[in-house]
Amino acid sequence: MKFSVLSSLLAAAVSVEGHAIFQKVSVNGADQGSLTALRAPNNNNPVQDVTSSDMICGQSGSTSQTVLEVKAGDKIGAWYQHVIGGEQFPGDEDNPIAKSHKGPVMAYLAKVDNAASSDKAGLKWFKIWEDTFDTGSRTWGVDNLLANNGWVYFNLPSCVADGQYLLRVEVLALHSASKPGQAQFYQSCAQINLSGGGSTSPSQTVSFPGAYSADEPAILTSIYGSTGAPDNDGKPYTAPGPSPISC
Ligand SMILES: [Cu+2]
Repeated sequence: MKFSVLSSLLAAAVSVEGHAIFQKVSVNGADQGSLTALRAPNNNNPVQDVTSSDMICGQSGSTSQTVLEVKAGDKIGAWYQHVIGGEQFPGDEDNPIAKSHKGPVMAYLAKVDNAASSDKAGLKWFKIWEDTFDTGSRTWGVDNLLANNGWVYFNLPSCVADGQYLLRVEVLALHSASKPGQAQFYQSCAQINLSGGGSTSPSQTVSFPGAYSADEPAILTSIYGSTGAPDNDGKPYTAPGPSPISC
């Protein structure tokens, strides 16, 4: 009896922290395997300080030796799960991420000399994709992630120059973001070598950290409408950072 009370208390304690980790990549539907070609955190705690270097690829964890060969235009999948491997325990309702964690999902690229070894600091990032908030259905990028069992999908741009890149995928959870410093950022970086691209090297780039401010409206915000639902009151939401490049 004591055990069951204890375990339900533990389950409750865990469930209020339904965090997540970007831990697997697919290329045109081909699953590349757990942590392959990733610089990923080894725990699921969010980054909440936008001035931290953990904003780049998450808190320090594993770094793969692999660089994925990809082609411009390829369909990339990024897989988020509650803990490394998937569920924290059987029937984990916070897998892939707690349903409360509404917000946008974004992807950025930065050119590097060697995706497996280049320093993640000081890079010039440009956004290639975002899934923010649909005012019609009142759903967030995270709702699409939930509907796809943790996968988010986007295509690599067709026009960017060939070469090695870090691909940074970010979930921004806004459920507590009405208080300063409470927005939650979840990101890892995939190491890719892109071929078949064009000649574009975007001139408008941002730095991580630096791209975001703690008090900008995309980050210090209440997503709860007049009914109390996380529906942004049906108003448009603009994600932080630059607009995605267009080819
Ligand atoms: Cu969380």
